[in-house]
Amino acid sequence: MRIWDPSIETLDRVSLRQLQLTRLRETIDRAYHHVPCYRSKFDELGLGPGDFRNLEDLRRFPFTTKEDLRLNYPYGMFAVPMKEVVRIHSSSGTTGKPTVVGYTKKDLESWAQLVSRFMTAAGVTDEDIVHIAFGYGLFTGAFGLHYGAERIGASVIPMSSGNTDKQIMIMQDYRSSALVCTPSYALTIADRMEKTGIDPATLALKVGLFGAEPWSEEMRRELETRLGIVATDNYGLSEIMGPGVAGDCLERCGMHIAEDHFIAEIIDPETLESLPFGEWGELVLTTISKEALPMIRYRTRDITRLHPEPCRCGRTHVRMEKTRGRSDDMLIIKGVNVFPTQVEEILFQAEGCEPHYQLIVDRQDNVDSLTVEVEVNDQIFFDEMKLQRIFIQQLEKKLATGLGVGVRVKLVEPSSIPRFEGKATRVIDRRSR
Ligand code: DLL
Repeated sequence: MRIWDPSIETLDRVSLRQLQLTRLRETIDRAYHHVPCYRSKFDELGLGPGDFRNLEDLRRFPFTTKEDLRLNYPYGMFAVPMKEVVRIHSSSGTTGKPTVVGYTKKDLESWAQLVSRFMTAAGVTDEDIVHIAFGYGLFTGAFGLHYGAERIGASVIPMSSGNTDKQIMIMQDYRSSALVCTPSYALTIADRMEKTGIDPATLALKVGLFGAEPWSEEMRRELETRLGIVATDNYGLSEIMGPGVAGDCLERCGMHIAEDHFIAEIIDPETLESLPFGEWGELVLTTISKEALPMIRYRTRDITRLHPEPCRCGRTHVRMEKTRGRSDDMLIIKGVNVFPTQVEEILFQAEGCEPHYQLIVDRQDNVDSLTVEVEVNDQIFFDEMKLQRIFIQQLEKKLATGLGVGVRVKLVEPSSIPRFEGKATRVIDRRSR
């Protein structure tokens, strides 16, 4: 199994922490002296770069949130003059202004290296033909993976997203061996192949590099079986860098976080207290190499847990488990927390359900209710009413047991739920209508 940068990726943890400390000190210093927002937040707590002696001291520093980026829109959080910024991206915010992120030449170099790192961990080499089906543009996905794949020496097809039939034709003709996109788009591609009678075994695909949205282990199994590939997960967010923050190795027991560039913490999103390794909570990230946009204790809103135990692959960097999703996407139904990925896991295990679903949240008499709309195969959809009713009851029972709260199930016709080319929208909230 190849490792892109063995001296760093397998560095012993004592040396890694030492490296983190040195880089963190420089980052805090740069943030304090070049970003007014950080200076005033630190001053408010009476903290300065001098108060920083060890890694644990980071916990005394304030969090940064998307709101800070919005208040300083567009460039107010940059720590370098615009002349040094050579690339601008922005995050796919659904409400209000997007957040703007910038990179210096050195930041772009680190970004490419970090993407090469997780792509290598996923088994990509200079022999591969990497098919990038993320949309090119302000979104960090396509450009991030593009430069990392080129750095490895792979042949890159900058396909961009959409036009699924053409994607499949190019994959067939150009012999794409690695597919880069969201897991939901990979499913759309698999569906389309099935519908048009194309056998994935006739393609050269061997690995999928999927990310940019939450997806379950069941979805991973589905994609592996349907496309005949190894499906790997990679995680990142624009505010921190884009893709390249963490990625699966072939052991696939959690994504290794690039700890020489980012310090990861888990907090309780309610009390904001730090949580120990192994506990579920919100991931908080601090960048320790970024020049243009240093982020100190950025609240990602993503819910995961960290595993520090050594990995069989030899890498020493901590692993983050597949995220349950974003705390903003968490639904509270009759007081019980429900993540769309939990519903996905249960639906995908049920015989007869197709892997396409949507969650509809509504409010009646001040009580929130959840309806799970799921596509089922033709046989069930056109079955007798009585058999259909039994199917629904069984599925509702499974969901109630798995989620800890009763939800309604509505079966919908095959192909009636929208297919996605980028990030999937799983929840339709009708409460505010
Ligand atoms: O989605 C960066 C990215 C691009 C990562 C391509 C991986 C591959 P944003 O658009 O800023 O950046 O969205 C970041 O997407 O906070 C998570 O909620 C979610 N996300 C990203 N990767 C994963 C993943 C990119 N592997 C937000 N699993 C993050 C679960 C993910 N959620």
